[in-house]
Amino acid sequence: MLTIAVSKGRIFEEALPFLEAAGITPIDDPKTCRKLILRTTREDVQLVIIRATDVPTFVEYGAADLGIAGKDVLLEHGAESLYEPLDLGIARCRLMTAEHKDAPPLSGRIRVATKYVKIAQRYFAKKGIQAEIIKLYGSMELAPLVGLADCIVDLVETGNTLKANNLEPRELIMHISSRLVVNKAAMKMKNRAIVDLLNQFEATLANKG
Ligand code: PRT
Ligand code: MG
Repeated sequence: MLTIAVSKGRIFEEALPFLEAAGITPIDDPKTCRKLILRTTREDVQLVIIRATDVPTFVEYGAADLGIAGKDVLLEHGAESLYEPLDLGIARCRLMTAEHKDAPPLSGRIRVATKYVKIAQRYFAKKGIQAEIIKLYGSMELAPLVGLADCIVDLVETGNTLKANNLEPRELIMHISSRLVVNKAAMKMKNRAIVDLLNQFEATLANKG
């Protein structure tokens, strides 16, 4: 049995074509079904439906053999203990700094609100900017508006969320897409099945052009 960890929402939606091309269709619709373990049209493959940020943890401990997770989540988690064989090119966005549209250029010691504490620490340290990082779990956009932070680090896709809150994207930290990750022990123990799946995903990627 192969277990694949995926999150509901945008990653699942965009991962479906890859799964389906490999003959993997969930028997219940995860949008309406509350089951956390989904059997699929392939008897040897099941999906576990978890929070996006939990995917690396499940795969690291071998609770799932494979997973699909954003590069943002993988970097923040520290994914050295996982194989990351494939960039699926889905759920694309940019990790950026953003500030109030009228904010003066950043200077001196700054406060940064984000859920990406490690990535932000590394980014500002590299630039030689003294930054106090404030960990938030959501609604980062609010922080500059209420004086909690000078700047945020968050994902930007269309930019509409920032705009709606009078914020502006400033610096690009990195381009983000979702990756297939594999548990290292599973790669040895279930090599044939995993390599087959990888090949099928790669073929789908090639077909997409
Ligand atoms: O929602 P939950 O708390 O369960 O977890 P999550 O927010 O991590 O999951 P989900 O499904 O929302 O995001 C999963 C992954 O999708 C992320 O880890 C990214 O790799 C990827 N992704 C791609 C995005 C976006 N695009 C995105 N736009 N994740 C979040 N957003 C949010 C962003 O944080 C901001 O609030 O959308 C808003 C900005 O969008 P625009 O279009 O207004 O710029
Ligand atoms: Mg979300």
